[in-house]
Amino acid sequence: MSEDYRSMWAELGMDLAGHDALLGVLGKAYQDIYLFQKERPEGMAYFDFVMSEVHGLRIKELLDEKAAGRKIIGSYCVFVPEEIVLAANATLIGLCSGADFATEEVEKLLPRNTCALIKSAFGFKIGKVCPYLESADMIVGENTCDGKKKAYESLGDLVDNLYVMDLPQVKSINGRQLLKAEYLRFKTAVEDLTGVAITADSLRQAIRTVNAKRAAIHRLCALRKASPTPISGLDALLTNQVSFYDNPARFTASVNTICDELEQGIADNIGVFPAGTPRILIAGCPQAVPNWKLPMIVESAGAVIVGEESCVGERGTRNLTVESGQTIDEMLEAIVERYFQVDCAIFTPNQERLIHIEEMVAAYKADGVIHYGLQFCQPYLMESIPVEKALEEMNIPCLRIETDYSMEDMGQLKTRVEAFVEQITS
Ligand code: BJ8
Repeated sequence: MSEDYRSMWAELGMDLAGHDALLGVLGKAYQDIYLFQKERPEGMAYFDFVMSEVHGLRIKELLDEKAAGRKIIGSYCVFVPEEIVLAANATLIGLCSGADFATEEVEKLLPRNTCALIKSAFGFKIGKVCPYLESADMIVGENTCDGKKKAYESLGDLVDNLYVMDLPQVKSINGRQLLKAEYLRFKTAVEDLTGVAITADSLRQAIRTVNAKRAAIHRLCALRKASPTPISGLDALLTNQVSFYDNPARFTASVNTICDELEQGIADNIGVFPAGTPRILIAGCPQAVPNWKLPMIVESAGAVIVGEESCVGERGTRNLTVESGQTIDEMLEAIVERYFQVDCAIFTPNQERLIHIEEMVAAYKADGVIHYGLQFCQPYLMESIPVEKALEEMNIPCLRIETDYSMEDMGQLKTRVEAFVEQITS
């Protein structure tokens, strides 16, 4: 980190010893799991810098903005519309966490058989080790899976600024109306928090900013269709992960810079893996920082990840919001239209997700799919079975993985992934 930020963390009320331990875990994971890659685009230097300053410079920047009157809103789900937050001159930060912390304390509040993502979010709060959580003026929970919904009831006792958004579970007319009503309620809550009334102009600008960010990610995704692949799955995942807490305009510019470099690489037939390397699509649960375990295993087993069907990936960024709306209501309709297409496994039925996976397999010329399910995540583990069946019918091999954040199953996962890579190579 470029400076000593201990006094900043102390002022946020964080536990410094616990935080040192977390930074140790993060640093080690980055070193051992992430930086094991040899060939990386030069443009990744920006994302490495952001990672190194994730609890330093970026927090300082946010606190400076806070001092100038801007509010910070934290969220755990891609259904929370950044457009509404930006339009009220606030900043949205993704809070999902990818490391175990204070597990013993967490399991006093949540059953052991809760997914690692929820436990991690609780561990970061109980341990007071996340500067984003500690600096947020509002934390948005959402009624998605049963685990999250019920966990927010307990999280409400740990934080005094929790706002819970209801979400539909069925893609029906009623479901769409619920989403619209909830986005309207959220708009009012954000306006109350910030004291800023959203206008047609501010909402239009916010839609453009978020669209530009997603369009840059689309550009990066499209480049991953090339062979040889110009960027590793690990690096592409990191850019996606960074999108959840970086300044949107700076993030967009940095992704576009890396895309310029990759386009040149493709023109020169340069890739980070040789042509003919088996191509893998990862589908399933979100992978939050520093959860790089599975991609590292895949990419050190002689395969390359060419796409992520995930909320930290294409499910989260797939669609843009139509920009033609003139009134606030027309723009909100466009926002609802865009988010209602997100095919999270909490929806029933969820045929769209199967179709999207099949489309991604074809578009990225994937030789196989690894379905990544977090242990105890019923929605995605349940869906992994029809996903496997649908892929079987396409003659696309699928490996269903169920894991958590611990490193204990590394050996077993490696063996299974290596066998899968061999199967799709032969
Ligand atoms: S839109 S995927 S970000 S809810 S892994 S907590 S589903 S038990 S994260 Fe998600 Fe929004 Fe859906 Fe995306 Fe529950 Fe499963 Fe845990 Fe999960």
